[in-house]
Amino acid sequence: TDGLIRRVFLTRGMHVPEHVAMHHTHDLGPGKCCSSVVQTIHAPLESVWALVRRFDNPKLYKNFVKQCRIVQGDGLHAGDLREVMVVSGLPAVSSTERLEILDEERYVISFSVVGGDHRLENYRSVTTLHASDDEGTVVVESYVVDVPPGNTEEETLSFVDTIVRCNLQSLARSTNRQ
Ligand code: A9S
Repeated sequence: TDGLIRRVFLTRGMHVPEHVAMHHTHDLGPGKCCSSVVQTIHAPLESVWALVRRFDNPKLYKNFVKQCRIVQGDGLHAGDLREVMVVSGLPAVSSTERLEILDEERYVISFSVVGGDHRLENYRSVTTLHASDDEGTVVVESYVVDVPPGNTEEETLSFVDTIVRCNLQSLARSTNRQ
C-alpha cells in the first residue's frame, strides 16, 4: 500500500527453466527479506523428489524436525496443514505449516508458516528440482520472511540460510542413501 514493493529475481544469472525462475521471483514489501540456497545432487530427479515431495514427513531429511503430524488433509493437496515440533537448541518450539504448491509434474513444492511458537513470521518457501546440465539434479530453495522485531535483515538471512543449507546438504546425503 505504501508503494515500496521491490521485485527480487533470485535465480538471476543462473541457467534455469522458465518456471523455476518464476517460482524464485518474489515481490517484497517493507520489513521482509528473501534469499535462496542452491544444492546440486548427483542422483536422478525422481529419487530426490521422492524425499522432497513428502509434506507429511519432513523428518526424512530435515534434521531440526523432532516430530511432525498432518493436522488437515493428507499432505498431497494445497491447503493441507502439518504441525512440526522442533529439536531443542533453536529459538523455536513448534511450527504450523500450510502446503501451498505440490506440482508432481514440474517438481515444485511450497509451504508457508501459518502459526506456531517461533520467530519466523510469514515464512514461505518454494523448492524446485530440475535436471542439471551435466548429470544429476539441481535443487533451488528460496524463501520470504518478515524480519523479526529486534533483528536485522542480515541476521535473519544468516539464520534462515543456515537452516536451509543444512536441510539441503542432508537431502543430498539422504538421497544417496535411499
Ligand atoms: O523447515 C524449513 O524448510 C525451513 C526453515 C527455515 C524452518 C524453520 C523453522 O521450522 C525452525 C527450524 C523451527 C526454526 C521455523 C518455522 C522457525 C525457526 O525458528
